[in-house]
Amino acid sequence: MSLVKRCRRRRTRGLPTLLVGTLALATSLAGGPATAAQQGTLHELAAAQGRYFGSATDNPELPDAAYAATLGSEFGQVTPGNSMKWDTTEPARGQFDFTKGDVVTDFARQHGQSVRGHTLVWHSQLPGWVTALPSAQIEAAMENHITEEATHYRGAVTAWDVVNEPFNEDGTFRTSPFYTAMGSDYIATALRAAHAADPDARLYLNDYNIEGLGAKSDAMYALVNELLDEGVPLDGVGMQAHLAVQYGFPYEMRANMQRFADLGLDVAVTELDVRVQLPADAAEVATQSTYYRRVVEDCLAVERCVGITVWDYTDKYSWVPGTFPGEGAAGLYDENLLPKPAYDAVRTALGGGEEGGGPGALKVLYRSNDSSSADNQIKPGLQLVNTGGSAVSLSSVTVRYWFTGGNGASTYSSWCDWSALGCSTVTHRIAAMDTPGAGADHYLEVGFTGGTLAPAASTGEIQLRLNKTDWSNFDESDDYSHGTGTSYTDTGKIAVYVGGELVGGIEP
Ligand code: G2I
Repeated sequence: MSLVKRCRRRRTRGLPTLLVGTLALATSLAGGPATAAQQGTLHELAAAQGRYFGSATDNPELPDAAYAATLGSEFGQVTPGNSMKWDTTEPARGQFDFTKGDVVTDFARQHGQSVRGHTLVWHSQLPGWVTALPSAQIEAAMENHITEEATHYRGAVTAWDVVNEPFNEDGTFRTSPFYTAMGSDYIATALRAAHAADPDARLYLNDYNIEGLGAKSDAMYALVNELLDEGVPLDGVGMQAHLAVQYGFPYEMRANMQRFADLGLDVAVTELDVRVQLPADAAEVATQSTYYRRVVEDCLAVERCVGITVWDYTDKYSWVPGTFPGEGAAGLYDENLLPKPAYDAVRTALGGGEEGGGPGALKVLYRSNDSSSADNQIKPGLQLVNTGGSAVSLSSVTVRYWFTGGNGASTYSSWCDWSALGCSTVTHRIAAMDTPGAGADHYLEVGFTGGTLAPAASTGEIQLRLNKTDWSNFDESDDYSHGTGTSYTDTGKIAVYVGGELVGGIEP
């Protein structure tokens, strides 16, 4: 493609693109400047970088007041998860019902948020009458649907996923009533109809597994090149980003975003979530945070990446467990609407740091409950204190106490003798270190099955005990974490982790 052609494209649909990467665009996408309530929120931080930060939502969850409060304050953009789809908006031919979609646009207006319309043409969630229609009538039905819906939402929706998920994994076109009737031309036809109905909306093609370089994103790249060459109104490519820790991070996501941007297109991350296999362990939680952080970093590195939408922000209303049994915990907030380590990772990547110490600020107080450091048991007493300004979800927290096993058996038992929280909430195990350090070849790892720790709160005492299975003696005197103090103090030699990331204490 020649440079001349690229310049022409930019001029044709060029004006708004001059603002991309500036606060002005984020402000216009968000429907206005961030409100006072949004100071320091994810959207506020994103807006300072010329981006928006949004969430999917929909009618079933909006009556949940606590949910709606965070949705309305933390996020500057919303996408209805279902209520603008064809089966909801035109359940019978020519009979349009925008009631549910209007609930979402009303909420957005009240909270100064922009709305991404999702979606005009998709093979899924189609009403029966569309699939039953003779091929010869599909084009007219599609044009009418797009015209009615995009006209209804004119002014309320700033961007449309005009066509959703047009490709198979191998990059061939997905079969749908539209593809069967019109071949791949249905995509250009749909974009033209949407542009005619709402010339101000930013028009996107949206798909999953096109975040990284690969056959599917190559197919999208070839398609958008063709559409731009033909002068079809197209403004951007939406990358859904339904990620999973077990499948790895999308290959070269940043470079892939950049090649679309280089065509003069906007790029948006439209449906981000990162699912894990349940129950989530500390390593998965840490990887999940890393993936969220990398998506934010990649978007910020690409000037034409206009914003990020998560699908939806809390595990309480995530689509994942219903579709992938045994998987979940994919969101930024847990089922109790508390921010998870991934939330902190996103904040930090957006340049926000952890306010007031943030949810990751914890310290461990220790005393020895053992009168002898040469007998057959080690008895640490621990208390965990939240020194930050936000509540901490205890299921993401682990604590490590290091010791040496010495002679005798190398298998261990551990016990919770007493805990102010109840020992049933406390988990414990002994693990061998891959690389032993001074005074340490094993550690006792303590965790929690659930619960939250409010700012400034303590777990209260947790009395732990461990022994070798042959009950041979220890020599604790040189153990890394061992102390002889009888009152609780922060020795710094017991470490605490949130989501697998070290937040307090020093490792051996
Ligand atoms: O599947 C995740 C997303 C993938 N990209 C396109 C998105 O449109 C899609 O969203 C999901 C919604 O989040 C789900 O909520 O699309 C699903 C359907 O493909 C939605 O699930 C459906 C359930 O399957 C139905 O049983 C349910 O009646 O939601 C409907 C409304 O709650």
